[in-house]
Amino acid sequence: MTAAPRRPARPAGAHARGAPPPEGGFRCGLVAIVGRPNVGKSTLLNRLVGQKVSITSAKPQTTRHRLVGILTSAAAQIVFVDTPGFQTREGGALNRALNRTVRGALEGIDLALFVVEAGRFGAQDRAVLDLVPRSVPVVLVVNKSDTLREPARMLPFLERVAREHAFAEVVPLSARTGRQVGELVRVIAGYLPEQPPLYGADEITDRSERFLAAELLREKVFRSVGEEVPYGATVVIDRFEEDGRLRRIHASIVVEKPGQKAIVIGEGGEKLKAIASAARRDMEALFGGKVFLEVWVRVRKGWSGSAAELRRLGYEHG
Ligand SMILES: Nc1nc2c(ncn2[C@@H]2O[C@H](COP(=O)(O)OP(=O)(O)OP(=O)(O)O)[C@@H](O)[C@H]2O)c(=O)[nH]1
Ligand SMILES: [Mg+2]
Repeated sequence: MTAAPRRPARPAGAHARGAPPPEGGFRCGLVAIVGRPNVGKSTLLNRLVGQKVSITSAKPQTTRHRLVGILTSAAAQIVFVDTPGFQTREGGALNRALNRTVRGALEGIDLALFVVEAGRFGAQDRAVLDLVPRSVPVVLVVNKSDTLREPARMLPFLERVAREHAFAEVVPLSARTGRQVGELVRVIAGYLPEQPPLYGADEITDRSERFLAAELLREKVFRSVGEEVPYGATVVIDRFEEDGRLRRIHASIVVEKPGQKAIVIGEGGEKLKAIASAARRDMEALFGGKVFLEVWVRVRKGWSGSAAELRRLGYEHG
């Protein structure tokens, strides 16, 4: 397995693995980010850790795997757990696997960030709230506050949603602009137990470069093709080699139908070329080195409807 990318070295004096805890005791805990699809959970995770470790797109169901993003300061380490958007409508094997991933990610957490969109709250949101174990404090995070045309509408909305649950805290913010995200971090610290850090101070995620490479490529597929392809697409890494600072990566975009393959490749291969170079640029930024990326498109009929195929393609709860 390839190693996970790390944060650039901190200045001398910063908290490091094995260093004695600062006064008052070091705090560390698991904080799950949950919500219905597309509310901005992954955008928030990236904003919180200051690096793009989780992929995002305007299409729902972008996140398919549990992934952690780590934020370490001198006093605390917050381990954020990103989760897929919870599905309430009936779906196939893939949807069921994603929902199992959400439930699994809620085990053993110290705090839940329940993310909703400013001005929108419905049955789909309520269903997610019901998944959080009773003993876990829940922070209501009202995201996309930048989209609210009349700020005066925020207060009545907060009051309405606050009736749904005894929330530990309520924080309106914008993951996109970063407004009030610092406030959320301050609020979280009080809910973490005193314990030593789970990860090294320079670690930003639990996922390997190999996993992240597949995700970045999948993100470009999600972002650059129409509605019908993304749900039928997944990515596998066929080869990942490190040669000094150069990474040679061979990847396959797996789709369900020949028609989808044609869309991903595009006329004269233009679409695939654009997808691959955008993915390569993101990989180079995250891994901090040059990447040679070769991408194929393969058809595997009905992969998303088969539990066995899902497991073979790397879905933990397939
Ligand atoms: N205007 C605005 N858009 C946002 C904000 N946060 C996220 N978005 C957008 O909302 C869309 C969904 O963002 P994601 O972070 O992928 O949402 P998610 O909840 O992780 O979605 P799934 O993984 O599919 O459940 C993207 O187009 C984001 O750019 C925000 O604060 N303001
Ligand atoms: Mg997501």
